[in-house]
Amino acid sequence: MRKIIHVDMDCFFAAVEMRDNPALRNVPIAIGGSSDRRGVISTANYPARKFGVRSAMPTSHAMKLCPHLVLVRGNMRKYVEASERVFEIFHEYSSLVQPVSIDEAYLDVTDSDLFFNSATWIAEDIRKKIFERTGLTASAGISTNKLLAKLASDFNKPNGKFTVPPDQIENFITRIPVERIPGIGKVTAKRLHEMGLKTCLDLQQYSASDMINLFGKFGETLYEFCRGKDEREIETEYERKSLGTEETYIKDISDLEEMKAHIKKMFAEVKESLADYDDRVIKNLHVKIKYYDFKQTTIERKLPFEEENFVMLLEERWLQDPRPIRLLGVGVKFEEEKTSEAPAFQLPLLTEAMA
Ligand code: TTP
Ligand code: MG
Repeated sequence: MRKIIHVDMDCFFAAVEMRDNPALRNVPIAIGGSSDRRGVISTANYPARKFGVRSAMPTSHAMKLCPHLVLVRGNMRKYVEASERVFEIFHEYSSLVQPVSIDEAYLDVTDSDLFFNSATWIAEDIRKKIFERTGLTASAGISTNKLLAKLASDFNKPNGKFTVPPDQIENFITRIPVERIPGIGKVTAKRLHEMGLKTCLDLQQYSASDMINLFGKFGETLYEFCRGKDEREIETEYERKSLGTEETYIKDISDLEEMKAHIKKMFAEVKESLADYDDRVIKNLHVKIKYYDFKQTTIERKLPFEEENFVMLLEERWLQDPRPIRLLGVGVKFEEEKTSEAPAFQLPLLTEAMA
């Protein structure tokens, strides 16, 4: 069982401005370009949000919702500096840090020795340290995977934390509104609402194949997400740990020869993608099998990157448990090596006030 923390700074740009100018602390403020320059809101503090002011909203609209809104021109340099300090803190707690945006990251603390390995205490300490060093507040979500940690970090926002322990996952996820699930945008949410589906519990009545019929490839993810399942690993900013591909089949496959043909096709795809990673050393090859009942197994071994080795791994593992499968994946794991220091996230949409 993994231990994942999601940390997200509270009304980040606005919080930096409030920290630096006490006169802004108790009034509704927003960061953004002025309405006569067709500006857009970057973010708003919580008093302004009470009036409905939101990120990406035209400033002219925000001023209508909240006529006494104080508009602040942003200062990107200050936000980047605060962000760097916050990310330094994250790295003091784990080497597995995945930046999501300028103010948000996932940490994997499964192997941490701190606080008797309590992820909740670790998260609390991170929040404390962020406040001590930057004067800014953050919210944290703590659970067994990225999806649950992300949903949880919104629960006691601002300046709070929320833990979803393993025995509470079902209780937690069943109440989550569908539009909160990552990957469900406005269009899909509308479609789901029209079908009378409001919560993850409502989604759970559908079988995996129903989901795939309704939503295509995303249906597979949705089937897992609405049950609180998420196997996505933390991807650190420094390096790619693995490269691979996988396929889900509309009909389960029971024939080994057919599986081999798929493995060969996927091998060719991975080989092509590997061309971009010729500076990396392959550590292991792996093959993933998901059975019709969603039980999953992977086999990983140090072997030369050859088609027949993937076929052999498949054969070896599948023959141990030769039941119909719904998904196959092949890939490689790389040896550790820092390859790039480029930030893994895009800076958020900036208004022209800061550009
Ligand atoms: P968010 O974390 O999405 O928002 P937030 O930190 O302001 O508020 P919350 O308390 O809900 O987390 O984004 C982080 C910063 O990125 C935000 O302060 C400003 C910037 N941003 C934009 O410039 N444009 C946008 O559309 C969004 C969503 C964010
Ligand atoms: Mg934030």
